[in-house]
Amino acid sequence: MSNFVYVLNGPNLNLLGKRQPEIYGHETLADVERDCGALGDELGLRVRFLQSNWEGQIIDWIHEAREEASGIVINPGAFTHTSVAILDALNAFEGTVIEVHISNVHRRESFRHHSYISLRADGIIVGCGTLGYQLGLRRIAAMAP
Ligand code: DHK
Repeated sequence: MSNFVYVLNGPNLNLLGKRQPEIYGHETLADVERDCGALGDELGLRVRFLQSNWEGQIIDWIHEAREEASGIVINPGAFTHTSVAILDALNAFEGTVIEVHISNVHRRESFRHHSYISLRADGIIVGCGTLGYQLGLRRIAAMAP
């Protein structure tokens, strides 16, 4: 079993720390990447941390992960609520999938309450801030045989 984990981020998460900090906090995506890398070293996971504003790019990375990785931590941003295509890609991935949302989407607008990704996710971490990514990595490490 590979110790490779993909951490995938969807649209607008490149602006983390700058956009709506009252909702998403002050940490930048570079901070999150650094923390995931450090935790990966501790847990014996190789972390590939990626972000794109393009749906097709995220799908291509999930296809790549299919060949290489045992787990995916994914925050698909707004694609969570719209993308059957990302759901289909994740359905073709055999490892563990953890869905992460920085904010508590259930306390926000009703269109954020539905997630296509949750139909596939093995675990869902919502409203724990950027710590959610680390919780996702810990869960994947704990599930490794
Ligand atoms: C991030 C986004 O960009 C939103 O579109 C989602 C999610 C929530 C988050 O909380 O991380 O609705």
